[in-house]
Amino acid sequence: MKRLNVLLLLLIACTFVQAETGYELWLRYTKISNTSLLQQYKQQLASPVVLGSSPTTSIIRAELSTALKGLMGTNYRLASSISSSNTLIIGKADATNILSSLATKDELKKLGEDGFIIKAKPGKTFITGNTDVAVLYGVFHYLRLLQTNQPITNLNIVSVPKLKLRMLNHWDNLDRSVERGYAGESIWDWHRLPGYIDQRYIDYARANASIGINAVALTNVNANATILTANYLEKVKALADAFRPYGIKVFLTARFSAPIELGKLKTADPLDNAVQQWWNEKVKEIYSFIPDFGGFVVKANSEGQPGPQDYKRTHADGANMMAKALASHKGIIIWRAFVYAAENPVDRHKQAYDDFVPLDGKFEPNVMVQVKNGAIDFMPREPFHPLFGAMPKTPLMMEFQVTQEYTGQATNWVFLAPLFKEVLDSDTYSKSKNSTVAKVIDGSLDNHSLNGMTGVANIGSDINWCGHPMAQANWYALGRLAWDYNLSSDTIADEWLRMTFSNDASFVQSTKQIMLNSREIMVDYMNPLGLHHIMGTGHHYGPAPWVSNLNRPEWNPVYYHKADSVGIGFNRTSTGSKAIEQYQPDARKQWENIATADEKYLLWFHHASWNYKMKSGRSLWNELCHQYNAGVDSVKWMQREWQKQATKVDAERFKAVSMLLNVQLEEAKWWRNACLLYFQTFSKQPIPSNYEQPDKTLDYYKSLRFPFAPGN
Ligand code: BDP
Repeated sequence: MKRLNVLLLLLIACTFVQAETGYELWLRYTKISNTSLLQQYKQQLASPVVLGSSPTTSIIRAELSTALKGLMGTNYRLASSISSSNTLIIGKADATNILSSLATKDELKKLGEDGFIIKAKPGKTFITGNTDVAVLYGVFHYLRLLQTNQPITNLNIVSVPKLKLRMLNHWDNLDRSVERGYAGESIWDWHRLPGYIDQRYIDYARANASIGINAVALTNVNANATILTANYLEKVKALADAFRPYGIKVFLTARFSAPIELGKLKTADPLDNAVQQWWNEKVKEIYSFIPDFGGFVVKANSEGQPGPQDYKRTHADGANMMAKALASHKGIIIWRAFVYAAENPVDRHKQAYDDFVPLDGKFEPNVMVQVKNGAIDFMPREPFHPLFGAMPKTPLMMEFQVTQEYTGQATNWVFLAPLFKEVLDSDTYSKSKNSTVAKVIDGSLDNHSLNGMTGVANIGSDINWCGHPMAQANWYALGRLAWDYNLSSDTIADEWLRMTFSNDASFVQSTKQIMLNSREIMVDYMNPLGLHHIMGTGHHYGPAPWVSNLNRPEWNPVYYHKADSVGIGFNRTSTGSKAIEQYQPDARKQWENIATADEKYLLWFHHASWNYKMKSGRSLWNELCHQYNAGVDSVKWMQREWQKQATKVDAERFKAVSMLLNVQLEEAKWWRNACLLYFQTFSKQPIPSNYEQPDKTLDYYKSLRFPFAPGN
């Protein structure tokens, strides 16, 4: 009996060891199963040495030891000093002659602070860069090659990030709730900071460094001034200290009215001397805690947030006042262009452009304007924001949403790299052909030295960090694309799957197909043909195209789809809101003429009649029915493909994803049924009988309420 108990305990222990929670992210370092490859790797890794002595080099040593132990299945002792027997030599270029001689002075200069070189010579491989953090990036790159079973002989890699600021914006509140968070509470345990440094902070920093992310804004853009008080700055300092050796700088969101709330001033007018003085002092205080503080991210005069317009000043007045306070400390202002006002009757699509374009050239040199990928709001699909290319004198920073507020939250498997790429590759035609959004944000088009990309984080306290096991791929994709926007979605998915799950070729092949198609599938069952912002009120969970009673016109889905007895869609052409005129003529061409318009954006720019003949030969109504159904059918396809992987992945994550795919299918049907039944009240046409018919009434869908939906 006793023996049986022991056996049972052992069994439980074993399963526990093998259980995969997803906590390790893409840094699992499981043993390489290809034995001949393992042998090859072992030879080349026989004697690694890491040169230098700094907190970052200690991190490199620790990461390398853990990784090699896991990947090779044996303990690795790193050499303590350089010798002729070393096979892998890692360190800053100025650490030793062999490293500095790998590249010319000019080549080293081009690496900047973050770029790295990995070079193989007979019997030896070298990893170097100008800073310890660059070397850390190089080591993570090298480990990725091992993790994804790539050849490591004859390496000759020079990698320099395309963007300097590769950032995450956390929309985390001080009470640990997360605006638009679907993965539990905020990971920042403010109450126990600064004394308690959760291991999660370290693992978060490791994960970020492994994909090149080097900046984080810790707090919600809907900011609370309390974060700027000394008590909280001590907590921020503790996080900044933990992140520093990983090359990560901390930013905070600044509430524009903080001088009133904290400073007891009567105004926050940016042209007021006392207000300027208050910010100068506050900034000085912050730098006394955090000498390399990054700066502020500011949401002003948007959705009820205070801002300079409250005092009849412009966004530039506001941004510049703060920028001047930060300049001598080398801090920057990231001023958000996500603005629209209820009092403004103009199409919401046009408002940010109208506000910001006249300010081009008026910002201080340490201001970046952060622009969402599209003019409305992180929709499943939207055309690129017309501000890209329209403010040549101002560095524009890209803001993507990694957390899936409008793209399936934590129940839908949606890989966002194709969405990010679609925007980055879009041609603004601002200078000439091939003036892509990517070239606007990397500063190459207009010679800006400040440049960057941020993603609204999808990270929370859930054991697997991101809620949906597959949502980690979106965090990964953001980092990889911020480093190099030329990477393909295919490459990113491939890497991530191999590291996060398995190198099994058939697993990677079919699961990658699910990932690469998932965004288009989500568009089909949520917002096909350019439909947008027809989500549920407040929480944005599920469909609610019928909502028309909210205070602000542009909060109502009916504002966006404009369905009526004639047809559906928002006419933004020259006969409508004219939003299309904010784009360059060559860019407009793809959308302007309804007969030739890219149908993916049809209802974004046109109000088309229900019987409008689509390229497929179907009427618009039938095409809508077709796309919604195709979306649902494709989720069934995702399920079938995933079921084939049962033996290829661990039971825990296999089951989690299977269950979530069931939920996703239900949600896809819900979207299809609710939207088609509602739009049918205008089209007055049947849903063709070859499609599955809705099993509930429109009233049923309208009656659904989700008072406790997360993220709201
Ligand atoms: C919207 C979100 C809201 C954010 C806002 C923003 O629904 O929670 O505060 O974006 O970006 O999409 O400021």
